[in-house]
Amino acid sequence: MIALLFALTLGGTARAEDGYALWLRHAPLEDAPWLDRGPPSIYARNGDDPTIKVATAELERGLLKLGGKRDPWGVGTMPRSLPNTPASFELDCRGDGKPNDGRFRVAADRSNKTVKISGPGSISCLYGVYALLRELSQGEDPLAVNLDEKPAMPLRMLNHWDNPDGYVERGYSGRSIFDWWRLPDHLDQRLLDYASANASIGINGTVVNNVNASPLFLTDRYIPKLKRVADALRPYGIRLYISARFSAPHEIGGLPTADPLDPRVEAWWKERADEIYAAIPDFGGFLVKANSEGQPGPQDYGRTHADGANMMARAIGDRGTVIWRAFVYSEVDPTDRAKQAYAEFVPLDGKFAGNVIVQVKNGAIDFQPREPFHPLFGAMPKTRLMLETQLTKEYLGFATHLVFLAPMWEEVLRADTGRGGTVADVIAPVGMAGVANTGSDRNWSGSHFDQANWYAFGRLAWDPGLSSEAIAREWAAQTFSREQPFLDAVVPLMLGSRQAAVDYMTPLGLTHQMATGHHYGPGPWVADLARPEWNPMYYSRADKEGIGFDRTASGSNALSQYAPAVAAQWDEPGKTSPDYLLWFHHVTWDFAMPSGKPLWNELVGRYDAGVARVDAMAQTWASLEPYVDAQRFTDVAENLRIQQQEARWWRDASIAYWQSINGLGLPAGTRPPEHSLDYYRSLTFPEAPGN
Ligand code: BDP
Repeated sequence: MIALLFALTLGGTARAEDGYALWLRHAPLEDAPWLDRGPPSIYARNGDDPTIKVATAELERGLLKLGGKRDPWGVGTMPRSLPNTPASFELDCRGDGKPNDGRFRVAADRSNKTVKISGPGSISCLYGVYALLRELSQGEDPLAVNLDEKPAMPLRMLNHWDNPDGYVERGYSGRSIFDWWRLPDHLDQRLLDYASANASIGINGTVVNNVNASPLFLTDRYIPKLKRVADALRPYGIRLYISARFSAPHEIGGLPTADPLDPRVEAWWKERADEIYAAIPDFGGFLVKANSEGQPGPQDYGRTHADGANMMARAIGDRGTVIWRAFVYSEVDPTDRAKQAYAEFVPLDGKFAGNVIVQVKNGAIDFQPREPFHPLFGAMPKTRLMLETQLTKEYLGFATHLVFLAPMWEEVLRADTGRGGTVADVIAPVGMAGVANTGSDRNWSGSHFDQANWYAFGRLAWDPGLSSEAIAREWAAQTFSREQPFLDAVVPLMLGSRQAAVDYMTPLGLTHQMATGHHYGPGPWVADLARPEWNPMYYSRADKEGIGFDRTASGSNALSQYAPAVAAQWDEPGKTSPDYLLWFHHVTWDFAMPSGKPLWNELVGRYDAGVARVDAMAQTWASLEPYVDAQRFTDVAENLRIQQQEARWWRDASIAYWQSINGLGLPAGTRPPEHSLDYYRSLTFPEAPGN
C-alpha cells in the first residue's frame, strides 16, 4: 500500500524544473513501445557489492523516470528476477579482484529480450548503466543498444577551488558543496547526487579543496570529515584527493622548516599520509601548487620542483599520487610569462618519481578564451603529464555568459605537438583535470548551460575522440528536449558560442584583457599593477604603430619552445592563423589580413561579429520556448540578455581604448562606442564573485 501511494504521488506531481536533475533527468519517453509492454526487470549478480547496488538503484530510478506515468507500473520498485518480462536487464560484473579501468559492454539479446551489462569489475556495471540510460534517454530502444567502451585515460578528475569556510575561488554558482563545518556528522544528499553525476560521465577522482591550499585539510580534525566524504564517493568509483600546502610541516607541524631535503620534513609528510590512509585506504593523493603566485614551495629552500614532488611522493609511496602543477611564473623573472613553465620544467624531465604527475594547463598563460596549446605537451617525454582545463568560466563571462567549452578543449586535445602525437596522445596514459564549476546553486553550475561544460569535460576525458557536436547533442537531448527541431537549433548555438566569446573579448589572438582581480569585464587599459604580467597592456603591447606580442625570434622567442614543424606555422605573421596572430606577432594597425582588410578593420569586425553572434543566440533561444519548461527557459533567456549587454560592453570599451592609442577612425558603417573611454575606465565591481 505504501509503495503504491508513493508511486502515485510521484506520477501525479508536475514539478517545475530547476535544473537540479542535470542530464540525469530521464524525462518520460512518449513513444517507446518497449516501455508500454510493462515494467522491465533487473537482475544483478554480485548484488551485495556497494557499487552494484548503486548501479541497480540508478538503473531502476532511470527506468522509472523514463516510464513516467505508464500503467501498469504502479509499483515503486521493479521485479528482481530474470523471467521473460518484456525487457530484462542483467548486470554481470563479477570482478576478479584485479584493478579494473571501468571498461564495459552493453549488449542486447533479442531472442530473450535481455540487455546484459558486463565488465571485469563492479564499476564497469555502473558505467554501463549510465551509458545505457544515456542511450535510452535519447530515445534509443534497449534492444538496439550495443556498446563496448573503455576509458581513454586512467585519471578523470575534478579540481575544486573550495575553501574550508565554503567560499569558492573563481566560483560563480554559490558556495562550496562540501560542508566541512557540519561534516563528519552530517553528509548532504547533494554529495551523493554529485557522485552520481560524476560517475555518469566517468569522472573517477576529485580534489576537494583549493590549490591555494589551507593547511587545515592536513590536520587530525579534518581526517574524519574527509573520510565521510571518501566513503560516500567510493561506491561511485570516485577517489578523494586533497590539495596540500607545501609549507604545512612548518605551519602546522611545528617544524622550523618545510625544506624537502630535511628528513624531519619527509617524516612529517609520511606520518600525515599514514594517518590519512588509515582512515581512507584508497585516498588518491596530493595536488600541489608550489612556488606559484605566492604559494610556498621547494624553491623557497633552493630546491627544485622535482625535489619537492619526489619527497612527497616517497611519503605517499605506492598508495597514491602526487600531482604537481606546472602553473608557475616568477615574481622576479622578466621574461615572457608564456615561456616560464617550460623553462622551469623541461630541465626536470626524467627527474620526477614514478608516482608523480605534472599537471599542465591547456595554454601557457591562463585559461584564456583562446590560447595555443601549452608547449610543455610533447616536450617532457619522460614525465607523466596531465592536462588541466577550467570548467568554471573565470575568463569567459562567469556563469552568465553561455559559452560551451567543448570546442576549446577539442582544439587543444587535437593539437599536434609535432613531437610524435597530439596533446590527447600525450596525456592518454595519465589523465585530465577540470577546475570544477559546481556549487550550492540549485542548478549546480550557476546556469543551466554551464552544466554542459561539466558534462563535456567528463565525456572528453573518457573519450577525447568525441566531437563537440556529438557531446552537445546528447547533453541537450537529455537535459532539455529530445525533439529534433530543438536539437537542430540548440546544438549549433552551443557550438558557435565559444568563438563568439573569443570575438567579443579577445579576438585575433589577443589575451588577458580582463579587468583586474575578479577578471569581470574589459580592462585593456590596465598598466599599473605591481607585476608586469598582471597587466593587460603587457599582453596587448598596443602602441601608436601596432598591436600584439612578438613571440618570434625577434621578440621573446616563446615560439622556439614548440617543435620546429609546429613553430613553422606561426613564425611569420602572413602565415599565422588569424586566431593566433596577436599571440605571436606584433603587427601594424594596417597589416593586411587574409580577408584583405587592414588589421584594424578586421579587429573591429571581429568584435562586431561576436556581438552579432550573441544576438543570434538570443533569438534562437527565444524561438525554442515551446520545447523548454518555463523556469529554465526564462533563466536562460535572462542570462542571454545579460550576455548581449556585456558583449557590447566588451566591444565598445575595447574599441574605445584601441582608438585612444592608435588615433584611427572607425571603418565606414561601424557603430561608435556607446560611452567615452573614461566611462568604461570608471566602472568598478567590488562585489564581483569568485575573487
Ligand atoms: C588563475 C586564477 C587563480 C588561481 C590560479 C591557479 O585567477 O585564482 O589560483 O589561476 O590556477 O587563473 O593557480
